Parts: sequence; structure tokens; C-alpha cells
Amino acid sequence: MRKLVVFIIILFIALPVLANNIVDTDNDGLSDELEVNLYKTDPQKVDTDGDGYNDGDEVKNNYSPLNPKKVKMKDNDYDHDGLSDGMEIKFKTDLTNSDTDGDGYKDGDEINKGYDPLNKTFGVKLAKKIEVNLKQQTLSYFLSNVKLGEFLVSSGKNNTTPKGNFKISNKSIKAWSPYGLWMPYWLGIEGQKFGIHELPIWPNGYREGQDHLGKPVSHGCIRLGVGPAKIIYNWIEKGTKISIN
Ligand SMILES: [Ca+2]
Ligand SMILES: [Ca+2]
Ligand SMILES: [Ca+2]
Ligand SMILES: [Ca+2]
Repeated sequence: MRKLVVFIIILFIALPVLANNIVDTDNDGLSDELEVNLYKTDPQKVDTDGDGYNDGDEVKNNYSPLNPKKVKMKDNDYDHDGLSDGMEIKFKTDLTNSDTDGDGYKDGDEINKGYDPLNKTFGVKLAKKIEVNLKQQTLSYFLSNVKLGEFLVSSGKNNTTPKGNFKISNKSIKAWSPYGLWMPYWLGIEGQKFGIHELPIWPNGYREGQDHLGKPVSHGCIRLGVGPAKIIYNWIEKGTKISIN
């Protein structure tokens, strides 16, 4: 029995290695393939940046294996193109080349403007998407399925926010609500009377509900805080997909 268990354990350890033909020349926990093509570390060197931590452990703990300082990959920008190493890995761009597709535009600029940093053809854009999680009271925004950020919201009380898949149908810097207040940075949801907007302002100037973020208290709209509302408003285009669940 014990022999069989040992055999099975060995089989499970050996199989993935055989199946994927993983080669890790310097035995640092990162395959040569990942070192060369993704992390841009030295496949012959256990500790590429010479900080005392091996490449595999740094990557596993999200630290940059290319920076001898204790810096996370999401805070390191090796090629100074405005896109962090962590984001480059998610977008599959080259973290040692500031212009992966060689079209004259930096990776970071392309991502910030929604263009495809892996396509040399001018003007090719990546798909944008918004996801609202009513249970967690959050709004996340994605470019090409890579999450760029997440903000707290306040949705409708008593399940008044409609669930489903929609599109953003219109934008307005400041919209007037039938409930008698201003809704800054309004983003209308197609086929619905509700939208996304900044915490509303009463005609007397009172800003409602700073402490409501994280709690469903609106009439059905999805409220964002001061700051995040502007970010989302500027980022969104008419036609951007939004799913509310
Ligand atoms: Ca290696
Ligand atoms: Ca290191
Ligand atoms: Ca790059
Ligand atoms: Ca480019």
C-alpha cells in the first residue's frame, strides 16, 4: 500500500514536468521559458538582481526580480513606459521594451488611452468593461479583461438597481434627477432609468451620502465617490459594456 502511495505521489510530481516539458536550468523555481519570455530574468542565474532572493521566490511573492530594492512588481516600471511590470505581465507586453509593438507609442500610453499595445495597426482598441457587484457594493473596471481598479459604490436600496448586462448609452457632466438633485458625472444605462453618477448634490449645495458608500441607499442609481466618479466618467465610452450582479 505504502509503495503504491509513493508511486502515485511520484507520478503526480513527475507528470506535469513531463507534460509541459518544463526546464528550469538554474533551479530557481521559474522555468527558462517564463524567465526568457515573461519575467525577463536570467535563466542561468538564480538571483538576477543580486538582492539575495531568488527569482522564483520574488515572483511568487510579487516582488520584482529585476530590482535589487524591495519593490513589488506592481510598483516597478523597469522600462519606464508608464506601465508597471505587474501590469505588463497581465497585458502580456514586454516589461523590458517601452514600445512592445514598435508603433512609436509607449505601452503605458497605449493602455491609458485604451489602445492595443500588441498591435502595430494604428487605432486598434481593447475592449472596456464595467462590473458592479451589488453584494460587495463595488464597481470594477477592466481593459481587455485586466482589472484596472475597483471603487466602493452605493446602489439602490431594496434591490432597486436592475441586474443584468447593459451598455452605457449616454454621458453628461451634470444631470438633473427627478428626485430634485444634481447627479454629477452621469453615465446612463441603456434601456434603464438609472445610471452611474457621483454622490448627488442638493440645490443648496449639500453633498449627500459620503458615508453611504458601501451601503445600498439610492433610489436605484449606482453612486460613486468624489474622485472615482470622474475617473470612471472620463474612462468610459458610449457603448461600454456594464454587467450588474
Ligand atoms: Ca529558472
Ligand atoms: Ca533577486
Ligand atoms: Ca513595456
Ligand atoms: Ca506601442
